[in-house]
Amino acid sequence: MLLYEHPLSSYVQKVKIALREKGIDFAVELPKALGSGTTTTAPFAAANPRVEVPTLIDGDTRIFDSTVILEYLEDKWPTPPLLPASPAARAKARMIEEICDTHYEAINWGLGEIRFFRRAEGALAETMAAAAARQTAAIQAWLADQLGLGDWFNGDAFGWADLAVAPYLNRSRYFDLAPASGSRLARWLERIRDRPSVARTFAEFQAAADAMGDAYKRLAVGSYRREYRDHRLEWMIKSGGIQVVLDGLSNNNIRFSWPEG
Ligand SMILES: N[C@@H](CCC(=O)N[C@@H](CS)C(=O)NCC(=O)O)C(=O)O
Repeated sequence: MLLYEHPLSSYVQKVKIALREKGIDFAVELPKALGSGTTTTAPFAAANPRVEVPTLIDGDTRIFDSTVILEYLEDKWPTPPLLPASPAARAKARMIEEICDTHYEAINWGLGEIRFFRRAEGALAETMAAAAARQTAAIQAWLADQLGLGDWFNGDAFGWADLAVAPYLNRSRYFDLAPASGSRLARWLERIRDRPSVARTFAEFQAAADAMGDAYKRLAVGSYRREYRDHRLEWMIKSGGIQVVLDGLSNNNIRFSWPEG
């Protein structure tokens, strides 16, 4: 089984935690020129018209989209289960995942555009970072309500809802937007970091994040056309970054989702 990945991607991290929780062997590969929209790495490019990671190759089966991959893993390797048992708890896990994959991811991604790629500097960067901090606090408050007094988002044990929150909250921590120390959310983050599946996935994330120091130089020489899609594009605009979008279009270093133009 082969997983096309990038260790920074929160979507990829969800899948790697699930594979490791289920004890499934897998190899990883970083598609060449990921982030340019022009990768020809086979069979990745043929398997996924969006040329996004994660993409999973399991024999003749090729699957894109982290949620669809998680469903596939749960269907093919039901033990140990990652979704809780009751329909209501399963729906709750999926709602938590939905919020994290859309609204939460867009904030983290936007911060990456500023910190890693230096799309905005000075006062504009500060305005956008402040918007991200307010939005992150709102989402973390919502997540704290979902966690309630329990130990796990998924119910009685670690599962789908936990692995769906993990990469996003950890990335907030990386960007100095961790939940207040001692809060239930902060203690949950400490708790999951003790799990081998999560610890290893987070270590891979950290190493990749540490290597992003010169990403803005690679952007300047045309290595990337970053994908400004759906919630990410909305985030840029609602957080004060409409000029970032216009500059990216005129410099041809952003693109929209497939099919383009
Ligand atoms: N809905 C997809 C989103 C995947 C996605 O956006 N992946 C990003 C990395 S975080 C990607 O591969 N982007 C390719 C690019 O920017 O060229 C999922 O859940 O897997």
